[in-house]
Amino acid sequence: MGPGRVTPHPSVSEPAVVAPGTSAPSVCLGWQATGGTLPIREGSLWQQFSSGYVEAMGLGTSRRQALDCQQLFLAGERSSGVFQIQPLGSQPFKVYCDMTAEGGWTVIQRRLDGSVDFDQLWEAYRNGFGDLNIPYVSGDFWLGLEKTYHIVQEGRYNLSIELQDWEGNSQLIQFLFSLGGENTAYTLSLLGPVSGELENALGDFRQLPFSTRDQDNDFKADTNCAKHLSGWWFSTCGHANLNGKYFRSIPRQRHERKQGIFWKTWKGRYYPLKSTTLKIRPRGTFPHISSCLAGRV
Ligand SMILES: [Ca+2]
Repeated sequence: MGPGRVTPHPSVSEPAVVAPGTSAPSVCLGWQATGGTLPIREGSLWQQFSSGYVEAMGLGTSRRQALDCQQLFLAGERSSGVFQIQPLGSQPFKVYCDMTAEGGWTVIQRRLDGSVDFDQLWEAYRNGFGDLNIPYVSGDFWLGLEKTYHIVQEGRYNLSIELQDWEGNSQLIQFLFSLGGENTAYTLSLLGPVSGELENALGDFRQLPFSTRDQDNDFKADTNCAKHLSGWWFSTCGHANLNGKYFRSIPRQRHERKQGIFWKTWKGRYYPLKSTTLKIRPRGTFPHISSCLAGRV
């Protein structure tokens, strides 16, 4: 069975924990040989994907791919950088992992220096664009809606939004979210209360489809916000746009500033922000286990 195929395992109903010194079944030896641990998250996921997970991780072949950056963190990785992951049902792809004290964040958007044009069409926003990693220098990028969608299918994820202005101030907003597939126009749904110091600027809506200049899914009937701004989860045009035009200094003209990166409830509609990061991490994790399936396979 190839990576990514999922077959529910009939005999596994809960996460298995292996006592120190317990010998693991032979199917697990490939995993043990890597010296790694097997991170497990939501219990329901374990039930659903246990067997497929093992296959996806390539046990017995010394080949394994993490499902996201949090799994790499749980497996002991502590350095931020570019890693290859493979969510279930997806081809492997590279992501930038922001390893923090609290865990491994998978970065889905980053604006640092204006090195990448974010005025892109639907296909580009679906597939991703930009520089995940110029060697030794990290640039601007959009991971891609389809890749993000595949990652967040595996559990309950927090979205963390970090903003910086030009005076050295930063702000943070976090909330539990889900992302629909392309058939929903990658609708972003807020699933819980918004935390952080920053008021929500997505508007009063709990669900927002994504729009680009060639796909108008916003809630403003007479116009396409993305045609004048960029691809984003627009409700009406004025709440937030973190994919806007990058300005290295604040333009004097209001109509220019309007096109910039903004978050209305922090610095206002006409303040182009200096940098932004969007990153995701599963909300809950089971303690990772130190061996394989302990007789359950
Ligand atoms: Ca519209």
